[in-house]
Parts: sequence; C-alpha cells; structure tokens
Amino acid sequence: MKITSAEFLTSAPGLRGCPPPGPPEFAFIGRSNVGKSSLINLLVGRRDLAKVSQTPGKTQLINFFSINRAWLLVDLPGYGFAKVAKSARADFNEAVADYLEKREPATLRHTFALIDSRLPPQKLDIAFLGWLAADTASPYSLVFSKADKQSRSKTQENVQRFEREVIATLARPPTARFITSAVERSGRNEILAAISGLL
Ligand SMILES: Nc1nc2c(ncn2[C@@H]2O[C@H](COP(=O)(O)OP(=O)(O)O)[C@@H](O)[C@H]2O)c(=O)[nH]1
Ligand SMILES: [Mg+2]
Repeated sequence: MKITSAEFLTSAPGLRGCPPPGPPEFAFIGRSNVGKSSLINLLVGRRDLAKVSQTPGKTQLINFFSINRAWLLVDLPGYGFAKVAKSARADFNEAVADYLEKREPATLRHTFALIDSRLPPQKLDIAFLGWLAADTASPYSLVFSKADKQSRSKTQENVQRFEREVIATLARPPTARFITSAVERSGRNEILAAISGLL
C-alpha cells in the first residue's frame, strides 16, 4: 500500500473525545517505550508524525492520525506506569481499556499489540494480552519490536518462547505475528499489507 498522506487528526483523553466512528481504525498498544510511536512513523514514512520517546507514562492521550484520508492510525497511551490498580483493567489506563472494550469492531478493525523482542515474556504483557483476548472483540496481532537489538536467532528464540508460554494460554489467539525494527525499517510492508487486506 502506498501512503499518500498522513496527518495528525486529534487527541482524545478518553472514549468520549474520539472522532465520530466511521473510518476504519488500526490501533497500536504496548508498554511505554516499546516503540509504538516509532513504528507508526515507520509505517507512514515520516520521521516525526508520532512523537517518539516522550517522558514515559506522560503520553496519556489517544492520538489519531488520518492516513490517505481514508483510515486512521491510533497511537494509544502505553501501559506499565500505573500504580497498583484495583483491577487488571484499570492497570492498563482507563482510556485505553474503554477504547479497546467499547469501540465497535466495525470501526476498530484491528489492534496491534507490541512486545519487546529482546525480553522473555513479561508479567505485565501477559496480563494485558490475557485481558485483550478475553474482554475485547476486535481481532489483534502481535508485533515483536526492536528486532535490531539482538541476533535473528535470539529474536526467534524469544518469539517461540512467547508462543509457547503466552499465546497458547490466550482465550482468543492473535491473527498474525510481525517482527519489526524501526532502525532497520523492517516489518513495514508486512503490516501495511495486513492493514490493506482489512480495508
Ligand atoms: N533500536 C531500536 N530502538 C527503537 C526501536 N523503536 C523504538 N526505539 C527507541 O525506543 C524508544 C521508545 O520509542 P517510542 O517509539 O517513543 O516508544 P513508545 O513509548 O511505545 O511510543 C526511543 O528511544 C526509540 O528511538 C527499534 O525498532 N529499534
Ligand atoms: Mg509513544
């Protein structure tokens, strides 16, 4: 797919500030610092559409970007900096939980959940994916980010371990897995092809 235009549309503090449902939305979620904004910039071929590396935990707004004037990329606030929460749901940020639970699948076509490819399965990611698979409706994929940080075989080892220890336990499996690097610019075509197929 060719990206002909990419524009910031709006920021929302919660579900109520989101744009009216209509254009298909593709959301990106993961721990703070996992590389969501960098991946969005890679996908659209712009260095600074999404702001990279703002103070972790400070980006609490849902950011919408209009692509090709036809569909939206959604940069969700990262999880991982909440204080001990009353429920698993609240731990992932109210706005994120609300958006992912309540946005209709006709609008929220797909969620890309980012996982740091360097790390063995992390408790918080496991808890988040458990919730995403069980309590939300839109299809989702996993994106193993920052693959340039280690050897290809180490990445494969981590992905396979994740497959065995985490994915096998999920109520709803991801529809695809991607391996990306914003530095090596890899994984871009695969994700854009997936989005294209869902439009
Ligand atoms: N080596 C490497 N660094 C990355 C990659 N993606 C993001 N980063 C770095 O990781 C940090 C956090 O990235 P950012 O996109 O802001 O993460 P976000 O908090 O999930 O939006 C920044 O310093 C990025 O430059 C990647 O694929 N490879
Ligand atoms: Mg970000």
